[in-house]
Amino acid sequence: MIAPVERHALVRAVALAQQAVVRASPNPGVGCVITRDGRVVGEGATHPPGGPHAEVVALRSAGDRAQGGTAHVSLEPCAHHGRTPPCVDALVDAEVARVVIAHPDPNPVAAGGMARLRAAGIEVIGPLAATDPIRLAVAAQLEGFLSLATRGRPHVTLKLAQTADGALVAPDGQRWLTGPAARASVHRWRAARDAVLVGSGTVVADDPSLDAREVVVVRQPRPVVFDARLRTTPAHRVARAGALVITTSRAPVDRAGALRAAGVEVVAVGAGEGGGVALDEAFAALGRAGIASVFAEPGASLAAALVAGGLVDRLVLHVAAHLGDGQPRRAVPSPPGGAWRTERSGGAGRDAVLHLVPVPGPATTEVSEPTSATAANRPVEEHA
Ligand code: AOF
Ligand code: ZN
Repeated sequence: MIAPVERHALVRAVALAQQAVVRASPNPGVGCVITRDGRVVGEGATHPPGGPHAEVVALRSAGDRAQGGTAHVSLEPCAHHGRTPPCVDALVDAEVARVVIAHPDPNPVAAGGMARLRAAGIEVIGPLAATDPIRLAVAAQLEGFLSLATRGRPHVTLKLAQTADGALVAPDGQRWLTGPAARASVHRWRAARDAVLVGSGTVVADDPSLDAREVVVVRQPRPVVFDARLRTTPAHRVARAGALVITTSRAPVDRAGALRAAGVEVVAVGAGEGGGVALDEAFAALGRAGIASVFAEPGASLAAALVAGGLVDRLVLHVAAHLGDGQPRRAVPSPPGGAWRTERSGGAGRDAVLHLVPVPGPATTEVSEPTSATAANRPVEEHA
């Protein structure tokens, strides 16, 4: 049985982990809290790839006081020699008495930590039940890592903006449909993801930079362009070091060379229906490039293809507080064999923001209402 005081320490470990999610990616951002005799004696969170894992940071800060203590970890300690030695060995060497685990590690290479700890005579508590709110919080903060570990592809959040009557462009040709608050939330999303994805049509039409601005940035997301014919040139703003362009073998070889000279990584995959990049292959390539989470801001056709391909894990829909040209249309296609369920809704300045997740089966008519006045007033983007 897990004691309330241990749950409390796990909540603290999850909060520490939250600060490490972006810097640690594509590794999981993990938190560790070590207690002894009811007091916290050490804490830590995962460093960027190649650096120490959470347990090692916490053990260092605890020193001798870890002996006989309890380590609370948001993710099962690793049992493998990766870029760093196994955390289970560090816990055994430090002679902790107990380890409390919120979420198992699905990475088959690193898993097995619980068995190794038990074999060394350490009491292991956990992992928590799949529906436990603390474990669910870890699953949410590690959605990128878990997607990569279990599906070999990144977690995808798709952003769409439309007018209240379903038009994708503003009637008077203005650049922005939505107000400053909704646009600021886009930059928070970018800062929290490994990559920002658009199609070549958006690059050619808008020349976006796709970086995160006017927010605290741990590290900039990588720009990613799906570009079957290589229409992106070194003159475009996205064509910079760190950018990744996914193309097909149909693209002219000299264009790939020019982009590579500008520091862009160019990867060719097969062509899909309609001549675009094969989306499953493209996302597998992103996974191999260590991209665990994607914020997609494509135009209507790539957005529709992503949805139809079952590749969208979350839809962030900005609904601008004005009308389009008076011709309603359905801007948001349904996911294959299912429908969107509104997980959260709220306001960003004058606009509405919906967070939707794909669910199997027909559209639900019921939208869950906020349970309290506080929840109703909380802007949805606070949690982005
Ligand atoms: C832990 N604590 O803080 C993290 C873990 O290449 P490496 O050596 O950094 O290992 C990466 C793998 O280790 C990663 O895929 C995941 O399974 C686990 N991450 N484990 O005990 C941590 N970040
Ligand atoms: Zn580890």
